[in-house]
Amino acid sequence: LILESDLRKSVGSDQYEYFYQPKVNANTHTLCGVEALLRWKNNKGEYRSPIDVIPVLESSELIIDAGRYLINQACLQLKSWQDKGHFFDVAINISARQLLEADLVETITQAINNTGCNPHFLELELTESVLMCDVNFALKQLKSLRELGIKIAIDDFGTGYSSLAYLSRFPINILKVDREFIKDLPSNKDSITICRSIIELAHNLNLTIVAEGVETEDQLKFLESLGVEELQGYYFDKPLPLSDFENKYLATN
Ligand code: G
Ligand code: G
Ligand code: MN
Ligand code: NA
Repeated sequence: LILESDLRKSVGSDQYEYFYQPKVNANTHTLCGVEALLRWKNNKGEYRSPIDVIPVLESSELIIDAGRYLINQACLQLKSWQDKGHFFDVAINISARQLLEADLVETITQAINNTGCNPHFLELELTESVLMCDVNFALKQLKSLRELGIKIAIDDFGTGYSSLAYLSRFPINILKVDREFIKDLPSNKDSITICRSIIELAHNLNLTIVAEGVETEDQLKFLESLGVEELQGYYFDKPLPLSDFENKYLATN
């Protein structure tokens, strides 16, 4: 059980930590981005999953303060990597509750200004259902966010309630194909058809495709043959603590 009071007390402390999962370029297999994923540590130092933590934050207004802290942390980390000459995208996940909060744009603007990070390398991951909650307000938010120079990705694409019309209506840059469609590649005919169709659609709309949940070399080869731009999944790495990520991907010697 995760107590709201424990989450509240620890906002702004190192109990809120990001792990980083690499994304690689499909042609070069080199690092092109990371997804920052929350890991909350309880008083005993045990990590708790965001699947358990986020709903507790969202059941109160705590998601606003915790979200603001996390967004600022992501921008601080981005700035720190940029200062060291490492330029790759940093993606953070934004929930429906967060997107529908009127001051999200202000929160992100302040995080960018406070930290001095280059926002062209900042990416927000939103699910389809988030956008469909309140289409007009979501559209307004996304336009403002795009004006800051940041990129918008649709996470878990293909699993939510969605209308294909919104794909061209919303200012989106990236589609992340849900691992549900990746897991049975390359043998399952339906998965092949769905992946092919999503990729063709996305390319016709000038969107970058990220395949998520890539676990095998066969999946990787097949996705590359379909023209996917970026790959993410356990085949490359799981989400890593900061120091492990830096040692493995950014060590200069
Ligand atoms: O990393 P993991 O598999 O435990 O992530 C589980 C879910 O939690 C994912 O759907 C992810 O998008 C979400 N998530 C991870 N970190 C954050 C975060 O910082 N904020 C929000 N809103 N969701 C997150
Ligand atoms: O919903 P979202 O895509 O944000 O969830 C991200 C989470 O998916 C990561 O935190 C991680 O725990 C999980 N994940 C990432 N890559 C893989 C993978 O290759 N296989 C499986 N089963 N899960 C993955
Ligand atoms: Mn995600
Ligand atoms: Na996802």
